[in-house]
Amino acid sequence: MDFATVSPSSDADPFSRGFFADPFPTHAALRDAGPVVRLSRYGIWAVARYDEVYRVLNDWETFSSARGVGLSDFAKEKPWRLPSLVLETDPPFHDRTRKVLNRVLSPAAMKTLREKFAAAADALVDALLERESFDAVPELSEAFPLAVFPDAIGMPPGDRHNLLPYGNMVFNSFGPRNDLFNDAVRDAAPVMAWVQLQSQRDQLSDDGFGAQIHAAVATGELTAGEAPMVVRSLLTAGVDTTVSGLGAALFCLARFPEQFQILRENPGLARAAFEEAVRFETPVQTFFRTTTRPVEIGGVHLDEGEKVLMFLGAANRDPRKWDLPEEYDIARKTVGHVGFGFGVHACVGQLLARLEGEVVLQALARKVARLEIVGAPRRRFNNTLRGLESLPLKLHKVH
Ligand code: 4MI
Repeated sequence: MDFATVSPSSDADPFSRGFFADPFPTHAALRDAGPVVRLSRYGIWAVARYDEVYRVLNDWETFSSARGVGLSDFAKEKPWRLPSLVLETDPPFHDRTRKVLNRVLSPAAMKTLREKFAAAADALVDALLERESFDAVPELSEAFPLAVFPDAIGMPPGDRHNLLPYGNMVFNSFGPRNDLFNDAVRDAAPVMAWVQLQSQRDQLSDDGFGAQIHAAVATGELTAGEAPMVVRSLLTAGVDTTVSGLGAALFCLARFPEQFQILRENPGLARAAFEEAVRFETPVQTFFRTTTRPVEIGGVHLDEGEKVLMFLGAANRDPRKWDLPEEYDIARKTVGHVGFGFGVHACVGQLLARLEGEVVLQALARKVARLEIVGAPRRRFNNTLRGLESLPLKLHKVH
């Protein structure tokens, strides 16, 4: 029997506005279609079940990142930007840059930031409690990372808002060259130049993540040319992702008020509540790999040089893996979720993301009686990120 002729196929477009508005029925259809599915529109393979997503994430030798983690195959097309020295690489090259980032973003490094981050979260929530209502996307889920992350990097003051459109471009660039991508990159040049400038040693303070990355030149771990590129990775990956994660947590806690009450009774659950929001909404919805050899997935033959799309969000709600996956449950055992990826490329900033999530949710748990959605939430569409454009919110004070 020729497996290739019977492999499941789908004409779904997972980079369309209709899909982004409600991806869940398509996720279910793709999971149910089989362990691996041909996406006929793009001529690629896709995995949407937990087990297969997990397998692909954990086999970098077969499923390479070096040909790009977007739809574009760097072996066939010129990359849209200079490839990342960590995201878009394989071991052993990958491990050299990764080692530096592991150290810069280590548990010890997080300890030095916790107090500052918690104070910033308390101040922001106190200010928002004084407002009748506000849009929680710009005023909380964007404002908080922008208040703490550029300082942690050691960026100069001014223009820090550019990090948002820059991230929007890069995360759109992992998808097809559709309207979302074209609109995002229309005025890319000045923002790209700005990011490159911010990554230089002389722009960065002496005590931030940026300086610590540049210090790896003196130890011989990075070349002088590589250091700004590794700083660029932090500037790319560090803002839009946490914005989306915080927005996810706020939206979950507002939609599942009984879960917010459980959090209020035990603010120590803040970290778990954030983690469950990352599973539930999966801010980074998709990434690609490229096969380095012919390989079988669930009896289906894939050739060498094939793009494989991993639906992280579908894996995080796969009923084969999770009980009641559509429930936001802060007491759930979320271990194993793929919202931060897995394997050698697992999110290197995940401790920083969790710290941000934890301090914001702790502040809310201690100070707020109830989150009320006071207007229609709107989604923000992006080829990779799932997030919100607007979340009109009122914070009710504890009396
Ligand atoms: C998973 S998000 C992300 C990670 C790394 C980079 C960009 C986005 C990069 O440029 O290295």
